Amino acid sequence: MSGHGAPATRAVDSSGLRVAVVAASWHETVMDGLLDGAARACADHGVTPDVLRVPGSFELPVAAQACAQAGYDAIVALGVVIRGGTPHFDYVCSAATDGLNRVALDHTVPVGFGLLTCDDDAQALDRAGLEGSHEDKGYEAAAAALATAHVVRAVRAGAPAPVG
Ligand code: DLZ
Repeated sequence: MSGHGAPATRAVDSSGLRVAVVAASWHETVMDGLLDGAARACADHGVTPDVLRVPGSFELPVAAQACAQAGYDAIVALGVVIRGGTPHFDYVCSAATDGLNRVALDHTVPVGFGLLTCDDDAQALDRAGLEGSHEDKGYEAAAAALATAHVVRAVRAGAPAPVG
């Protein structure tokens, strides 16, 4: 899967939304890029997120769940998992992915998926929104969570969802 085909996004004022960023701590340089991208997206949407750090990507779902239970309107999950020589990669990736999806559906809260699952450091750096990167997955994940939060809010209010 590549970034080819990604939609153009339009920043909508989100100043009324409570937004949490939950971020793992492995692979510091890439994480710095993802966090910076998420912060830029939130700033473009007029919102300041609360940022919570967890040790690894395996811990992202429980932190996201705590945020959902605390009433956040949108959650952005950021992490980087690099494939190693054992099946550990697959367990961490699927636990994080399944767990985040479960939180989103159980709580009807958008969870932006900013979890990079890469074969090597070069792939991760290319998606981190750093100077020289081709993609900015932290920004994308935050923008997606905020756009979806507006859709959820509009549906709950019985109003047509905003277009675009
Ligand atoms: C153990 C581990 C390994 C090997 N690799 C990564 C990684 O690339 N990215 C990441 O976010 N976390 C990694 N972890 C840590 C696990 O996610 C988790 O924090 C530990 O297994 C403790 O529960």
